[in-house]
Amino acid sequence: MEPGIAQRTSQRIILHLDMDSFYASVEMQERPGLRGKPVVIGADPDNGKGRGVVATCSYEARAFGIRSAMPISQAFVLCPHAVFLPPDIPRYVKASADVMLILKAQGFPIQQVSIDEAFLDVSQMGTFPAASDLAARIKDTILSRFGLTCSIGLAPTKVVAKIASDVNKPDGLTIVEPENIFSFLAPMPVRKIPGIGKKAEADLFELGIRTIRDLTTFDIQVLIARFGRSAIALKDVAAGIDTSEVKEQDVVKSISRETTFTNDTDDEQLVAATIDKLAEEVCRNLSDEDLHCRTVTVKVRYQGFVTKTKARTLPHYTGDRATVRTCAHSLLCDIFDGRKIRLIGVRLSSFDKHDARQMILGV
Ligand code: TTP
Ligand code: CA
Repeated sequence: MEPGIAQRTSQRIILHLDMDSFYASVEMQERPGLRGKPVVIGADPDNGKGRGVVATCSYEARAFGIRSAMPISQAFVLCPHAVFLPPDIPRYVKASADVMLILKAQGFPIQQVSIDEAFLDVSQMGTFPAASDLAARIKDTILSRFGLTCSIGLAPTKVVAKIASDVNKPDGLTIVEPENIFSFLAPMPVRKIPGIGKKAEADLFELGIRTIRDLTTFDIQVLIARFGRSAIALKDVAAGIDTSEVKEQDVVKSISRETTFTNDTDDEQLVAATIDKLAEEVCRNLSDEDLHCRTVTVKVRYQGFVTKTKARTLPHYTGDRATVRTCAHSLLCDIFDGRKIRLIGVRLSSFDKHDARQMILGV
């Protein structure tokens, strides 16, 4: 259907770009001998005894079942002949900055949402075919300048654009025009909705909700009783309604550090000292970014991979190390049940640039 002029001018066109197997692609670009091979970026596999996790891996490695966040020992079992490399974060930060410069040079409002992904509001292109040409040009530029592929989604909303960028990876370009939103979303598993993790997915399954279509037809009152007011937003997203805008600042959403112990431990002193160290590191990063935070989260992974997290939102923004450390210790006490711990982590979120007002309020 040809949209009318009024529709065409009010129509938003959002572009979401996500780099393909980012860390692995940067490594493969810089070492051409790795092309076409299964490459895993993450902890040292130590001949199958390694204790950390996979950060990411090439699509060739994914064919063996390897995935981000999987124990490196499991990745080693799945594909012992893969090339295992430690992460070289400064290199990825540089590659990210290069890509973001290309995106900024397009002259549209831009919101970087992680090291390798960004939204652009390209409504000014006027039509989806014109926006699609722009997306193809962006992909070509990134490939020819840096030898890296990315996947792009184009849609009338941020959420649909993000889902679209993911469906034809790697090197995909997926366009969801307004009249196709529902047929695009309906058959998707609910897990495709950004923000729906394992836990929410399991809760929805319990209600018999598996696809986005199931969500759209489900009784809103029952959903609210179960999930609170966030159910309303969830129903909207399922129906393709999402008015959130591409916000230019808002780059850093959280700062986190985690450590896998060499041996699983229930040594309280070691765990406490490690929490101190992690709190110190995230606070240093917070101060480097000139930010204050309100939410502190502690993650504990026990032997057997059972993971618990607990968050606390402070009454005021703070950048104070002692406050963060005390909060992290108290959260750890709440979730530490005496079992042996494999990994612990600290995350700071809910940021605001600290100004004079917050500095006075800061605890
Ligand atoms: P993602 O965009 O989630 O993944 P990816 O770019 O590696 O692969 P895809 O093609 O599916 O988009 O994450 C971007 C980078 O962030 C990734 O290259 C490595 C890092 N990362 C981790 O370090 N740990 C993780 O658990 C995840 C998911 C990502
Ligand atoms: Ca990516």
